[in-house]
Amino acid sequence: MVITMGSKRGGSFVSRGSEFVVVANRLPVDRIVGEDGKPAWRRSPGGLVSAIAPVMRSRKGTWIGWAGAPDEEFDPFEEDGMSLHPIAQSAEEVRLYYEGFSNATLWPLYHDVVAPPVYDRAMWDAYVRVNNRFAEAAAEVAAEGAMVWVQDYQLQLVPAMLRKLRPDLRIGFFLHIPFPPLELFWQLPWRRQILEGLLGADLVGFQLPGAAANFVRLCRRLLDARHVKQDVLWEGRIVRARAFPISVDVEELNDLVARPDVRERAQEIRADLGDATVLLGVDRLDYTKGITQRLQAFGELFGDGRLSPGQAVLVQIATPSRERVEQYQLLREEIEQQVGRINGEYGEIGFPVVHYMHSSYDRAELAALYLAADVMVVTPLRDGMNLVAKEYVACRSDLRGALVLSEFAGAAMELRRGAFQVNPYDIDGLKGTLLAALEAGPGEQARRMRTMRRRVTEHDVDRWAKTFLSELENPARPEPADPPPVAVQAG
Ligand code: ADQ
Repeated sequence: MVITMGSKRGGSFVSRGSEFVVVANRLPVDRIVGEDGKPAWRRSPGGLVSAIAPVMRSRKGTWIGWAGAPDEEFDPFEEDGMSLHPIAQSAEEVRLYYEGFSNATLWPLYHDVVAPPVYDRAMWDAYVRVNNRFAEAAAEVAAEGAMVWVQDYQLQLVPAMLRKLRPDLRIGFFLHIPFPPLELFWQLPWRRQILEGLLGADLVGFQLPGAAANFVRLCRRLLDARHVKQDVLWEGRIVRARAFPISVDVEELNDLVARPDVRERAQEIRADLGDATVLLGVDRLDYTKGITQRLQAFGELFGDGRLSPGQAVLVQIATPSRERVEQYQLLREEIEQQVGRINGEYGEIGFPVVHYMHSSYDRAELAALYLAADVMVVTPLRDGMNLVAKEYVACRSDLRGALVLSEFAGAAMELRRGAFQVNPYDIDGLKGTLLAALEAGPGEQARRMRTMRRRVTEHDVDRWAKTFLSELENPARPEPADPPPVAVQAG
């Protein structure tokens, strides 16, 4: 879907009366060059967009977000029944708010400090400024009593800022990444402001119940807030903290893997890799994803003589990500050196041990890769959910393949029984688990896959969005406190 861009901000398309507003760092469209050579927009792939698009259409929705181009301003425009409201950001703001506070402070802090977070006051100031801009835009477009759904860690101050401007709105917030325990969150110099920002919402959603519990505990310890179970009492309101594990668009993936061209492509990939058993990793190139641990374990299996070249091969796809943040540049160098070392040491002519691709693929190519893989390897050191694990399961209607899954991925809560679970810090354990997954026979694969598919197909992304929104729509009812324990008669 391609739409020609608006020229200059004139406000002509601003929809002031949206019953439903999504506020996210990015708009659900990417800027491309259209067939006529002119700049245009194309809808971004991804579950979040397809889950929310139907709600947007049925409720006259507006999506507020950054267009991805620094120092550029765009008019609001329409796409596919959605009103899109671009927010401008200067190059300096992108550096301080997005690359800085969002991705060099919050991202590592919320992922178990697997990299050291940067605490920088200029970054914080930019975070406040940009959050305020998003809040003002939402206040401008939302109809009286509208529902506003704020997404993710880049915008944690928006709920309180928006409530101040528009107390009539129902405000929901969903955090896509983990929410850290008190012992880590306490480091943040602006911890109180972030918590108060989130408490502006009526409903704060997390991936897992443990994250919601971390949030409630922090509200009590840091702000002295009273709570009944997961309902926090704040400024005369009830703020509900709940878990809503996100999922994938199962229907889209089912349609993709049923396409003859996708099946042919999967066979082609397999043929190109010879007779080797195929392991696959698909990640954004990020230090939370445990790519170096995965490579180390896989390489050592060849060093130990437990695998030989031509017998197994790892295809590692790493999507370029946050390339201007220093830690990401260093990680890329480290991974590329590691791949070179492993192939140099263990590969043979015609039989490399690792195929490494630093690029992005379309959904059909990804589906073909999932179909071609005997073992999917998902080994994050910490991950809010991890959609790749669920996408793999959703694609394997043939009940073949095995999933190696880190205990530190949110997805492990739902896929525990079918996956080969692993602690990615334990390299020997990881090696053993990779071998166990490689050796699983068709019967074991089918049994495990069936269990995982039941969960993923019943809990798809559509259900996730509907569950969140219906909880947000319903007025808060305090959770009943536990009944007093029943006295047991001695007897
Ligand atoms: P991410 O950290 O980006 O998401 P993930 O959940 O795995 O991680 O989602 C990645 C998405 O990008 C998947 O849909 C995947 O198919 C796609 N992708 C990965 N590599 C690709 C490539 N080379 N080409 C094209 N597409 C590629 C954050 C949190 C997660 C949480 C999600 C959703 O960090 O924990 O699951 O949000 O809430």
